[in-house]
Amino acid sequence: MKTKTAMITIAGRPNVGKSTLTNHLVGEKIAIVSNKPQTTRNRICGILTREDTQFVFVDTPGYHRARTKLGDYMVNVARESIADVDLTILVVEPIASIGPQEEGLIEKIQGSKCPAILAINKIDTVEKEKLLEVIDVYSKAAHFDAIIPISAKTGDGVEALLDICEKYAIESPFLFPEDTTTDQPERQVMAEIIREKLLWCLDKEIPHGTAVEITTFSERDNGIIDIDATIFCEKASHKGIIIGKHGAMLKKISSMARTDCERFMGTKVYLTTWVKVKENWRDSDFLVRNFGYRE
Ligand SMILES: Nc1nc2c(ncn2[C@@H]2O[C@H](COP(=O)(O)OP(=O)(O)OP(=O)(O)O)[C@@H](O)[C@H]2O)c(=O)[nH]1
Ligand SMILES: [Mg+2]
Repeated sequence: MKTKTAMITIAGRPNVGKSTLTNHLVGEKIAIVSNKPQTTRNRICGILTREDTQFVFVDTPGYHRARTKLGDYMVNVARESIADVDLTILVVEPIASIGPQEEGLIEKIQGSKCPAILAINKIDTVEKEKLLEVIDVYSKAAHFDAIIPISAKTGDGVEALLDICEKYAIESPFLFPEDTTTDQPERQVMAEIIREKLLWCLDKEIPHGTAVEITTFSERDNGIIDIDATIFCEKASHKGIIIGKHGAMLKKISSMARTDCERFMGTKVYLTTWVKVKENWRDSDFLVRNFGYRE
C-alpha cells in the first residue's frame, strides 16, 4: 500500500483550544486541557492513522509574551514548531480583531513559506453574523488556503478540517506504528495528567509554578502500576495550599489524577504524591531544563 503522511502544527495564543482540538482530531485525550492560559508547555504530537494516511498533529504551547525562563522556552517551542511542517493550522478565538499574538504568528507563518489554514474555534459561543465579521477581518489580514469555523468542544467542523488536512499529505512511509496516538512516553502522560488536576483545582499563579516529576513507574506481575510523583512548587506557602487542610487538597488532586491515569493505562494504578518546594524554579535556566523543558 502506498502511504502518505502529513505533519501539521497547531498554533495560536494561549487558551484558544489547541489541545482540545488535538484531542478531538486524534480521538483520544492525549493533551491536557484547562480553562487557564499557558496549560501546554511542550511540543506534543497527536497521531491519527486513517486508511493510507497518517496525520501527525503538533500541539504547541500558546504564543505569548514570556515573563519567565520557562515562558521563554514555551514561546521558542511555539515559534520553532511552525517551520518544516506540511501545514500550519492557526487557531483563533471568534473575535473580530487581530491581537499581537496572532500578528506575531501570522508573520512567522508567512516567513516560513509553510501553507496555512485558519481555524476559527469556539463557534458554539457566537452568532453567525459575528462569525462572518471574524472571517472578514482575517481574510483581509493574511493569505490562508482555507478558513474553517470549528468547535473543538462539540466537534462541529472538525471532520471538514481533517478532510482539508488530508490534501497536504505527502507520499511517505508512516512515521509511527498505526495504533499510536502520541509520541509522549507513558511517564510523561502521567506527569501531565497530575499537572492538569493542579490547574483544575488551584488558582492564580500556584498551578503555573508547579512541575511534576515521576520518580517511580513500575508494573507488578498482576498488571497493577505503581507511580510515585513529586509535585514541585515555587513557595512554601504554595506547598501548604497544595496539600490543603489535613491533606484534603492533595488527596482530591491525586484521586482525580489516578482515575485518568487508569483510563489511559487501561489498568489499576496506585499513585502516591509528594509536594516539594523549589524556590522560583521557573526563573532558573538550570531548573527549567532539569524539569525536562529543553529541546
Ligand atoms: N466553548 C468552547 N470552549 C472551548 C472550545 N475549545 C476549547 N474550549 C475551552 O477553552 C479552554 C482552553 O482549551 P485548551 O485546549 O486547553 O487551549 P490551548 O489553546 O491548548 O491552551 P494553552 O495550552 O494554554 O495554549 C478550555 O476551557 C476548553 O474547554 C470550543 O470549541 N468551545
Ligand atoms: Mg494546550
